[in-house]
Amino acid sequence: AGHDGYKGRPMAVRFELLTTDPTGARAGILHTRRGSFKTPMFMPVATHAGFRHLAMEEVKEAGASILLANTYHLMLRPGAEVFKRFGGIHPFMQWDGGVLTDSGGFQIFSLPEDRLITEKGAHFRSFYDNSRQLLSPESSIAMQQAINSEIMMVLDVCIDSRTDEAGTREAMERTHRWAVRSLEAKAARDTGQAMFGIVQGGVFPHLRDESADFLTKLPFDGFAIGGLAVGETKVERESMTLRATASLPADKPRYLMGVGTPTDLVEAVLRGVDMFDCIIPTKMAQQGYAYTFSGLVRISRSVFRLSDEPLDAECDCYVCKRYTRGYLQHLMRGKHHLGSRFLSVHNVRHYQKLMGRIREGILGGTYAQVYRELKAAIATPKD
Ligand code: PRF
Ligand code: ZN
Repeated sequence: AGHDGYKGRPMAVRFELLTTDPTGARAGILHTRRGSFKTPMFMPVATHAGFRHLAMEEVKEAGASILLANTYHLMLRPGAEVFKRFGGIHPFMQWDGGVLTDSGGFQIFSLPEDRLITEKGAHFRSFYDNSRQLLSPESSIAMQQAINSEIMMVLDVCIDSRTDEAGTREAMERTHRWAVRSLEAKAARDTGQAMFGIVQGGVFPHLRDESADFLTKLPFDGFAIGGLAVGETKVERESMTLRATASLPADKPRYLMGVGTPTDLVEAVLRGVDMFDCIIPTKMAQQGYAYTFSGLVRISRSVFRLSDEPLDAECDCYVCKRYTRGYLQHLMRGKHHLGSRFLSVHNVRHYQKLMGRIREGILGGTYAQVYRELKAAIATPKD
């Protein structure tokens, strides 16, 4: 890591920007203490320090080298004590790649009615044993330190994109005060982990500007764009993404949280985003959908019942090399877990290959063309 960090401290991550394509798309390398990751990158979501249907070996084989885990879920179960005992999430789940922890800001937003959010933090009851819990900027950082992720996220206030301007401003300003408290908590006990700030501001361009201006004055290692894919239109989402990246420094990574479909990724890269996470590839696998470079395949369609074609003839994952659409349909129709697992293996691999094609395009200076090709090929009715 470099030594140009805040007040002379070594930086926990270093972002090496390799190229900015004429379109504004960027390719780089994010150097962390557990490896260097090529950007634009996609992080599969291992919410509970694991995947429902995938072994860590399969995720690694698919080419994913950094995962996302959730502070909210892990603080409730198994709890900080377990992570301290095992020396962090890596030895615990047997993963030697990178881990980024989300702060819990997004989960607070979808908690049941009886939660209470104050300036101090979010008060709620555990889903498991009904015990009282507090998720504050300080407690989120303490938990992320116990998990020992490479990248921690500040606790933010994520709201529905359809909230009015006054409500959006209030949430944004609290997010800013919590960002300062998160940095103070980190400084009080510096573990060498990186920390990203989160730009909020809903669908209001001037609030997005204000949020980016506020946060970029603080010594964050990177910046996330939050509060999108939570109720706004696709046009609003894309315009807010661009609005935020336009105000972010070129030399720090930009991370669009919780996004998205292949089309969303291709669009966001065009707007200067470097990092993504989303449950879509694994969630859609559980629902019987496979992504390919010629569109989304719903494996349960009756036309595939007798198909002896591979799931995706262009794919190099072991599922596509061995199994037919007819067999995968049989597994999914029978609700056999193996079917979800096979589709998950494929979708996680597909997302990594998509990022590879995007990176190649950017590095070759031809992202405009790759963008058009991908968009035409992968467009789905849901876009
Ligand atoms: N904040 C946090 N995590 C998130 C989001 C956010 O706004 C989103 C919104 N798309 C996904 N995950 N902390
Ligand atoms: Zn495959």
